[in-house]
Amino acid sequence: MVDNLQDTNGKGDLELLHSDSAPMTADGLLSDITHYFYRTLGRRTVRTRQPFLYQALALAVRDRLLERRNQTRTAVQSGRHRRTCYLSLEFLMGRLLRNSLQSLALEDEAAEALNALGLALEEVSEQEHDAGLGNGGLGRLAACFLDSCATLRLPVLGYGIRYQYGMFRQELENGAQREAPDAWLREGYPWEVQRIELSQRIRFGGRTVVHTRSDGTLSYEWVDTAEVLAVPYDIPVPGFENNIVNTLRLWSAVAPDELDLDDFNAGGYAGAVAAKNAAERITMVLYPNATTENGQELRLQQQYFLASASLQDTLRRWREEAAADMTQFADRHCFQLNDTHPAVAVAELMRLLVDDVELSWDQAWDITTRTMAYTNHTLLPEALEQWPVAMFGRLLPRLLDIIYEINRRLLEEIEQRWPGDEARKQRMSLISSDYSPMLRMAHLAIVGSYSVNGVAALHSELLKKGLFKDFAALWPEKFTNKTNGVTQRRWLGACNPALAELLNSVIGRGWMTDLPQLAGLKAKAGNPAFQHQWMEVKQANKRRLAAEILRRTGEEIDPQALFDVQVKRIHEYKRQLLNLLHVLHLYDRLCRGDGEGLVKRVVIIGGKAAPGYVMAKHIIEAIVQVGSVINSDPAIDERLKLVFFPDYNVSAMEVICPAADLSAQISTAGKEASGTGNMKLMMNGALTIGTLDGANVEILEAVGKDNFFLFGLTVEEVMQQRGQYNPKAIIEQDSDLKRVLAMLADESIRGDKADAFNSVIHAITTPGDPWMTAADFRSFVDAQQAVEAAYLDPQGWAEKSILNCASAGQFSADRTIAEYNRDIWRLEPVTLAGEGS
Ligand code: 26Q
Repeated sequence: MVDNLQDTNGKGDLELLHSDSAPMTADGLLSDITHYFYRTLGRRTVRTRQPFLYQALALAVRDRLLERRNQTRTAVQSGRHRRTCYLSLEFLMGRLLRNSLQSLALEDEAAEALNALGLALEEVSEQEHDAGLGNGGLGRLAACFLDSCATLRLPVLGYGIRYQYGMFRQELENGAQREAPDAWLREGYPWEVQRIELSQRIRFGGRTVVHTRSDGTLSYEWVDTAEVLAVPYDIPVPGFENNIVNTLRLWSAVAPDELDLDDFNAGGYAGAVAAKNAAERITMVLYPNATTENGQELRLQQQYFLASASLQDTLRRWREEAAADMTQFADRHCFQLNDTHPAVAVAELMRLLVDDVELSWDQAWDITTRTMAYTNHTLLPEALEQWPVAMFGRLLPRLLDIIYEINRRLLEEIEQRWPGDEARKQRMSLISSDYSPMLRMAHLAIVGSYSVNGVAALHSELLKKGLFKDFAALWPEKFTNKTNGVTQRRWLGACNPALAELLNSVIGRGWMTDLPQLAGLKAKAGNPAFQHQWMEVKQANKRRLAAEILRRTGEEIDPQALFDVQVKRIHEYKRQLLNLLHVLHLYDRLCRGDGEGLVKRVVIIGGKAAPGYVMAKHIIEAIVQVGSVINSDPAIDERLKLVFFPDYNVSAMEVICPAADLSAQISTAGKEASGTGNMKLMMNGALTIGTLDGANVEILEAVGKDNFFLFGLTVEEVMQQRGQYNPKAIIEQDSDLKRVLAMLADESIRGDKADAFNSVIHAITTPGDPWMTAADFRSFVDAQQAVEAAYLDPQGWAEKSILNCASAGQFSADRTIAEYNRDIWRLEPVTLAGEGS
């Protein structure tokens, strides 16, 4: 057999030697686990709470994934499938063990195998460190999308960065956030496979040299560059029970091996080797989003590094599969840009096609604008990415040439359509000319893409009417909406097994791949026996969350209380402050003896503040401080608690969302592009208290106003008030709000946190507060009053809770991805060998 190996032709020669597939049984898993534990990992004794048994199991599961990934690749290649590359600076994958076992339908087998070793699967799963390569919504959306793409059998390849340090860990020190590094790779990461043979060279700096070819055309050479190697690591992405396994390919920066020792004469050999650090810095750390982080050169290096490595990898594969025939390339590829973060890919693809493949500009532009598609995730003008032209030109001179040429042609097109409209040209130009010229990445993304989408109906409308109005006038056909969704397999099936079980018993398990089937619950919503079962599950989940909160904070909370949850990044527009004002108002009522009939309530707030976002950090301090006052006040008899949940992340949400009664989605109207936490909470039976913002609008529509607590200004009202908003007058007229503001200034509440509380007071009272917190106070308090009334009727509440879950069908990422595929990607589902077509 081994002698014959050289004779086997073509690909997959070793697959012939390895034709027997890994067994999908408890016994088979157990023997692999022990093999990896004793042999590969070299460990002898099985102890609980050690990472090695988890790693052994992960390696055993990975074998089964890689086998299927190879089969998927073969099918994609032989089927000559069109592919989508999802380019994202963030993939917030969380833990993968449970998800992989679920996809392979191996959970029972794994539990049985571990039982034989005296361990519980739950305990072993807990050993896995979250892959936290993202900030929040945008990064987790990318992870949910990969899950849905594989489940829908679509050939989609995720491309991202393998940061050494992901999202920082949040610690509280004296009630304030402290960032600790997230060393997620420290113990090794069993899900990844390094593919060093697919490394790519990425260049920075230098200058452009123009040559004249013999036929008189010009060619461009990018010279005197510094080089960095991009080394890929592949993570398998399984579909749900369909044997499809796609790939997430993450790039890591490594200095090239060839060292020019002359360059480092000062330090000699050791110094030269040490200088490798400069290259490897590029993928060292994920940037925590903050406008203050905007414009950092290292961030631009990350963006270009991802774009260039991923595009070169795609062209390499195309050369292998289609020789050098570029005529079919655009028909067979799509690049989906997750916000503007990878938008430099537009210019990089032009560079590769013009300089390396030697296509004409028009041919290259045709390919680029037939393959690029852009998703926008924010309406906040200050969050739009811009790069100083000077910095961009220093780092990527050849790309700047190309962008100038794209811009020249854009301005020409505008001139054709609106002759003489200079103001419009200025507004639409890729380069702003305010004080120092800046490169507008959103404009580059729009011009270079055939599709531009927002992430909720309202958001997409506002893009067309506001931010991107001029572009929508020029190319109306480019703009569409793709309302976000989440994967129900993680956000219901895996994180809420008790509810999943109950659903299965009533409507079957079809909802796992067809979420609208949840509507089958509606018939049962009024059934008292079912309501009872439903609330029993909720109660058990609340006990689990209470235990987790006790473990993290030392605070004891009553699982009988109403769990009022707001978890998301800390940002002024999300208005954790409005929540805090309401908590203070309830506390005020309890203190002054006006708490008759008030529902016992635990308000849970969790989220990270960007390290440079001073106001967000003050908000955390204020929440923790108010919490410590309320939670330790014997006078209110534990009828109200405020808990700050530390280090909120994907795994935390998996414990939180099954336990929530109330989901707070209270952003200023027009500011939250979509929200996705709102969907996870709804799916798990939480009722929403929310503004008409982002996907809340669609949630309200789906569940009906009787099952949703609506409050606050509308987008139109927010816009009307702009420029004349005067919070002081509002406070003056509202005695409750006035008292709450007095409490914020009170020594007995602010303790030694004067700075934080002064910022909070200032934020709320400042004329022209862009978030209009005071304006929405009264209607928020009224809506919370309606929550109280509803909660006092346990059956009525149970019915609303069931109806929320039952109405969540459209918020599956499966629906979202089906829409991306129908309108943008147009991929054929993959059929594996032996499945028939
Ligand atoms: C920008 C410049 C420099 C460094 C970092 C960044 C940066 C990083 C991450 C800017 C923004 C982000 C993340 C944005 C984000 O998560 N947006 C959210 O996307 C969700 C998915 O579409 C929406 O549901 C949320 O409404 C939106 O806020």
